Amino acid sequence: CTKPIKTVELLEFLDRLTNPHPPEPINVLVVDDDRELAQFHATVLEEAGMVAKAVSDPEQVLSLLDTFDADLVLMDMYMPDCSGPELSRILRQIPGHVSLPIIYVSSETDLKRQHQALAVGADGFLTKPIEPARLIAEVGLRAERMRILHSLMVRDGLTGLFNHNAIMQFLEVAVANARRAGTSLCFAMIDVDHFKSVNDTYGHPTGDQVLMALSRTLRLRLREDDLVGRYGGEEFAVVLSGVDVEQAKHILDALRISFAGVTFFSDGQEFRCTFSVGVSDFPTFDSPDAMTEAADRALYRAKKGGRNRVEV
Ligand code: GH3
Ligand code: MG
Ligand code: MG
Ligand code: MG
Repeated sequence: CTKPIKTVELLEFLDRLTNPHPPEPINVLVVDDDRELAQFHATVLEEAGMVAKAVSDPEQVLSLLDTFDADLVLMDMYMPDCSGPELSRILRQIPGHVSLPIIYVSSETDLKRQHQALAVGADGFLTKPIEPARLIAEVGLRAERMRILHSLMVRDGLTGLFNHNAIMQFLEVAVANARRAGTSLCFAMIDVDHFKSVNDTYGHPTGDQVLMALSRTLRLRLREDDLVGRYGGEEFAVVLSGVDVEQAKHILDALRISFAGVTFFSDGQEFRCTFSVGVSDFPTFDSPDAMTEAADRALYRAKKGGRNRVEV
C-alpha cells in the first residue's frame, strides 16, 4: 500500500513538472524601523538560503518593490513615519501587490490590536522576539504556498503553458517595453489544423496528447525569453521579443515543419498533425489589441490558403 499523496505535495510535483527550471530562492523584504533587528531577521533568512532585503524606512518600500520581486514582506507594526497597517493598506491598493503575503512581526500582544492590523489585508502575525527557526519555517512555508497558488493561477492545467490571461498580460508588458526601447516584437497565433477530426477519429484523450506534444515542442524549440501560452482550446499564442516579422516567420516555419514531422500513435494507428500560424508585429501594429486582431486575420488567411503554413 503506497502512502497517499498530500495535496501540497501533489501541487509541488505538478509545479516542478510544468516548471522545468530549478526553484528560484525565496525573496523576502524585511521592514522594521529598528535597523538592527531588520538586518538580523534578514541575515537569519539569508543563512537559510533566501534572499532578504532589510529596510528601516517604510517610504522606501514601494520603490524597492519595483525592482525587488518579493515573495513575502515581513512588516513591523509600529514605525514612526508610517505604521505597518497603513503601509499594508497602501500596498493592497496596487494591483501588482494585491496577493503579496504580508506578515507582521511585532511585540504587540493584544489580540484585538493584532486582529485590527490583520484586517487591512495582512496574512499573519508573529510576536517579537521570534526564534530564528520559527521565522525561517513561517516565511518558507507561506512563500512556497503562494508560489504554488500563483503558478496555478497563471498556468494552463493541461499543458503547463501560460494561460490566456497571463499571455495577454505579457503581451501588454512586452509592447510597453518595445515602445520604450524602440525595438520590435512579434505575436503569433497558432491553431491546430482539423483538430476536430483528430478528436472524432482517435478520441479526446489522444487529442489531449497532441496538444501536450505541441506545447512541449513550442517550449523546447523557442528561446527562453519567448513566452508561450495556451490561448484557448487548440490555439496557442507566442510573444517573441526583439524579433522582426521576417525572423518570426522563419522561426515559426521551422517549428511548423518540425511538428508536422512528428508521428502520433493511437490504437495501433499512426497519424500526423499540422498547424497554421498568423503573425503580427510591433511597430506595424502598435497596441496589444491591434496585434491580436492582425494575427487573427493572418491566421484566417493561413487557413483559407490551405493550412499548414505561416501568414503575416
Ligand atoms: P481548423 O483547421 O479550421 O482549425 O479546424 P479545427 O477542427 O481545428 O477547428 P474547430 O475550431 O472546428 O475545432 C477545434 C476543436 O478543438 C473542437 C474542440 O472540441 C477541440 N478542443 C478544444 N479544446 C480541447 C482540449 O483541451 N482537448 C481536446 N482533445 N480537444 C479540444
Ligand atoms: Mg517598530
Ligand atoms: Mg481553433
Ligand atoms: Mg483548429
